[in-house]
Amino acid sequence: MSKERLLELRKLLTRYNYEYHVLDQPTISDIEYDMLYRELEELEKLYPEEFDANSPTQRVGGRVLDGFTKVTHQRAMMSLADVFNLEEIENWVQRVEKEVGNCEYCLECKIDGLAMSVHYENGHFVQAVTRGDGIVGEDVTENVRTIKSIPMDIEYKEPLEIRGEVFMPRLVFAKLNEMRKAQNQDVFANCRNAAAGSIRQLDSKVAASRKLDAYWYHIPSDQQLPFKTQSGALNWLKSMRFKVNPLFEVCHNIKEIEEYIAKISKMRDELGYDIDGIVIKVNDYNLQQLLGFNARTPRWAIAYKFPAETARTICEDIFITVGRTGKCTPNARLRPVKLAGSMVSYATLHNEDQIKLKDIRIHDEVIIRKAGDIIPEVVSSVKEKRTDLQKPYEFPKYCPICHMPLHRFEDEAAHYCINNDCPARVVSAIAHFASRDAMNIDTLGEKRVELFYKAGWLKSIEDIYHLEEHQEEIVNTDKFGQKSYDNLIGAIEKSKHNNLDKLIFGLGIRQVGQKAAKVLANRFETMENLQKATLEDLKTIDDIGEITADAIVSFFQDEANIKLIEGLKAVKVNMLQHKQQVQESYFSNKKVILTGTLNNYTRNEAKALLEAKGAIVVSSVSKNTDIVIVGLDAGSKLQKAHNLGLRIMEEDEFTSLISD
Ligand code: 1X8
Repeated sequence: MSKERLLELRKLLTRYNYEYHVLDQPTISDIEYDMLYRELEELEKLYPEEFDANSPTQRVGGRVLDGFTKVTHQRAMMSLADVFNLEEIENWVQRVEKEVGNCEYCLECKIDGLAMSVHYENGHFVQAVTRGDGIVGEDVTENVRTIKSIPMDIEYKEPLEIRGEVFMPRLVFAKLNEMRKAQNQDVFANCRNAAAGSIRQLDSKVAASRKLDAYWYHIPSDQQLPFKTQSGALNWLKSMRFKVNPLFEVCHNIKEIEEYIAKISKMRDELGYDIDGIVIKVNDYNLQQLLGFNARTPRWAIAYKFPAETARTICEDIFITVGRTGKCTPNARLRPVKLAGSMVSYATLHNEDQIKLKDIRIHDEVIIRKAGDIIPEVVSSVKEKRTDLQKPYEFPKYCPICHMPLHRFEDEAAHYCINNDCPARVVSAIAHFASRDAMNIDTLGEKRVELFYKAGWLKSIEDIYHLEEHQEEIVNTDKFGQKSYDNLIGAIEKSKHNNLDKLIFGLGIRQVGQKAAKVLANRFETMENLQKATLEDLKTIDDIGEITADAIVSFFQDEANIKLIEGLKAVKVNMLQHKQQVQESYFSNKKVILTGTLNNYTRNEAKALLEAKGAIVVSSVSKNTDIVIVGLDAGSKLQKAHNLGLRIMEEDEFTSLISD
């Protein structure tokens, strides 16, 4: 009896979830929902043998992962070709119709979130994978399970892959940032970054708290499904209770396409989520197939990107910020103005030359725009609005933070503060060390670093690992308390076990980004080896150029840096690179060369795929090479491979072996 009730409750709660999160039409109150939910929780405790990972109670997170598993997509997740104006759309329509004649187009909003692939088996949700580089993504199943609008069980029982976009609603984003600000944590720059940060949380409880949502729009399948058009697919997805963006429309000609774009552009600010353009697809699947693919993108669809939005406001002041490298960036403090859905109070002016060229002055009326929809920049000043108030801007001669003279190197537009002890530089160096892509010390963002620096607890990177000496003072700080302190110390402890590449990136060696840090860590395996590396050693590495090699050598010659590394060793920060897990496969440990143009993969995509399968991708042919993968117009390397009698593999075979 109670077991039946348990199953009934699951059904009921699933339906109420659907009505609330997908249809946006709840039929019961929150209180009633909570009561049923608790009843189900109790019954599930009573009947542990009835456990179901897809039960409504399993969507609040709980599992904490060590990291995300890499997954090779069964079918590559392609990107779309971008177009930026109506003329480019018209050209595309003409190209399409020249080949297939007049046709229908399905137009949809381009959601500014994270592309996601989700798999169902026997009607059950089983896996969610991020796009990654389109070939290999990350398994984020546990986090996606917490997105309440995604059905855990569907009517369709065949294996099914659907694709869509996970996003953070604007209201959720605003609240999250408000909370982070109050807790002195760094705020997210936009909804997409916030969604990305949330989907990559190792603790699915945190991911659940972020209240993500998702729209679904693509079924990349070749099996028999009961529709033959994109709009048919969207309606079918809806019938399977997936959340589909309601704004899609079928258009028949360029005029209707233009009208749709005008309509959506007008609605854009009022939507509950960010969009960055319109996707235009040939509606009919048969015509899609006829049109086929370019090297990297389908020929049957394009993405129209909205122009960067602009706004007018007053530049109230110009001030300089000093980065980790000492680079000084001039910024405009603006009278707050709404731009692309958020309030903007600052915009970058790039450098002295740009200010001169555009003749931007304090008190000018200025036009600002979001470049790449991330950092707002000042485009121009409105000269007609000038009064006597505005005087030409003079770039400061001294660092606004440490007051040492600024330096402008030949051939560089930027000014630099060259004082290594400049507080601004130290603070951002520490924040960089702690940042996610470096040592990933969550809860030690720029704001907090600054606070601790000013308090004298955090004067260098090394001090991070001695914060316990200030426990009492920290705990007694405004808005801190024991719990935040424990979290902080926990995150710091954890960072001691990071792989070496994160540490190398965190040190902030000039020219050494995330990718170079990985290359160095994998090549040298220990910090000691890297420290001993000569210019010659470094220059022979693929991906490490001469300038980078120079920067690395001089970094490790600097007394202060040697001392820093000794200090980190003393507190047991890991200095070794553990090899990443790779799948056993046909390609394991084989030396592989890519030459010529492949049809369905870029060079980097193919390389990533091979490396995930354990191959060592090399760049020049020798008798030690195991496999040569050849695409179109493979030149001298193919000839040489023939001469050496090497194994030559064409794209078809590569495709089939790589998906094994
Ligand atoms: C990306 C997106 C697509 C759609 C919506 N939002 C996106 N970000 C859609 O088709 N409705 S399609 C797409 C892609 O293929 N890269």
